[in-house]
Amino acid sequence: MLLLASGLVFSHTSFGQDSNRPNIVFIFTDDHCQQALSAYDPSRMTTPNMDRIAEQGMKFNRCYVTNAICGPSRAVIQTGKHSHLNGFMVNGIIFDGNQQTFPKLLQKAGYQTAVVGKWHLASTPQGYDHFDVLIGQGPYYNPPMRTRDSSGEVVTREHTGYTTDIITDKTMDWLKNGREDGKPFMLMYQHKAPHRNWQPGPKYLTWLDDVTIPEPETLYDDYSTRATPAYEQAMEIKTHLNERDLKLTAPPNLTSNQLAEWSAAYDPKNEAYLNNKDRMSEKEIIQWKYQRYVKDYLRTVKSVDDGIGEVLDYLDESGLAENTIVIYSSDQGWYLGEHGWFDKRWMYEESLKTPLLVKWSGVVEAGSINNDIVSNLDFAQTFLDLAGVRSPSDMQGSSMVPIFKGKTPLNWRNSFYYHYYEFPGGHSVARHCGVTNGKHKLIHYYQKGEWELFDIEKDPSELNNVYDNPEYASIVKSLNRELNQLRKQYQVPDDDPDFQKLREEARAKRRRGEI
Ligand code: SGN
Ligand code: CA
Repeated sequence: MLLLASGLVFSHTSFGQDSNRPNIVFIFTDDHCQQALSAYDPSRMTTPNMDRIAEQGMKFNRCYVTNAICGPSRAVIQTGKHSHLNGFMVNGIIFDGNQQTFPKLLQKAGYQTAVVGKWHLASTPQGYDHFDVLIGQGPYYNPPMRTRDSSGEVVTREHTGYTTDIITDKTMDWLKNGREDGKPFMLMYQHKAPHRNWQPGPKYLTWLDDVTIPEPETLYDDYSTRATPAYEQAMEIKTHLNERDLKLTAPPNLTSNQLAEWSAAYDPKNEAYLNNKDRMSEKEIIQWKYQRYVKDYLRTVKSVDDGIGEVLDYLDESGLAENTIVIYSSDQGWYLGEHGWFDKRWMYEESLKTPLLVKWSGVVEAGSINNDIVSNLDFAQTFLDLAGVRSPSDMQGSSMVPIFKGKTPLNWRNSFYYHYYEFPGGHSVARHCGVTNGKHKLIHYYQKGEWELFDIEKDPSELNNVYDNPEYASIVKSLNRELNQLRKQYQVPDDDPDFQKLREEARAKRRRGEI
């Protein structure tokens, strides 16, 4: 064992010397689902640069998030703890940045740390030598961003251009000019895209105009057999997309040049639709909205993929790729029309699963595929393990490094705990917790006293709730036991906090200029 002056212990099984410790480039997007990443599903678009990571590394088919919503997912990554312990259970509150986080531990262990792009945790990033982040959600064009100036003061800087490109430029600039020689680094390169409302960049405003994107089988789902929450949500393509989402109105914050390009692309398409609309059936209108929505979403992904290509090229050309692990993931999955929806939040497969691709030259086998249940809960401990830092005992995930090396530990999890809290909230998805082992899934809408059980192997689209089917009684029983056991293991309290109050407090802090 090697004891550093900072008091951190390096485990003898890992990297003892700085020169051996790998750099980490963590590429992260917002709301990017496996269905729009060609290494997982080539039916809608190609993402050649994300695919490069899969081809040179490992693709995880079962990376589950613990709480499928933005800020909470990010807080889980920062802390390696479930939402109820890190305190950031719903969007709209303030992350307690004073708590233990993995970047702070990496910094102490001698890593240089940086985060560029979307942050969405409200409080000023702690544990980073460099940050340059969007404010809240941030816009698709012309984003103000917060950083520290040379005197250490936090300042807001204005930018003109497409946010995805700006985040890539800043990432490249930090890689080329921001790093300190002789120190390993951990860089978080985090896009806003493809978050709602899916504004394409100038380069892709008309891309896909001439193609028809296939519809998912469940686009016209009527929710029969499901518990009441599926009927009560507000995230249907048919009903809940507004004029901005559908690009029937241009974004309000474009420069005159940006607006001219935007209008040249959308006005003719919109005119054709509006002239026809009265003659279209309800189904044809859903189909039009679906095409408009999905194409815009894919267009925003395309710019992300281009940016990733630039970063990967630079890592290759500079020689950094040799000792840099590159990870691609998103804060959760997303509905690209499945169940008739956009958005996320549910424990259903499309939002529970997030993409995870990992390349690490000489360690991760190129083109390998993994089906273990891994999670955003594991990221913090994985990063620490890569740096040779032993995980604090209060973190709740596990290092994925053995899996990267092709050796899944015998005691790796085979069931997974999920918990979504944001109700009342955007899109009206009921609070629920649940457990899945990848074969079956039990969901408890605990405020309503309703349950769902899905046989994922037989019914991967989760159309048949079999909770009341006597053939599944023993599975319900054993999953229920597992759910209780996991709640105990993770120290989940019986009652939820008063989110209304926490949000009020956050609003008051904002008003007082304290964040
Ligand atoms: C915004 C979006 C919602 C989205 C939430 C949370 N509305 O409120 O559609 O679910 O963010 O997203 S919008 O009209 O403002 O785009 S998250 O990624 O931050 O969790
Ligand atoms: Ca998100």
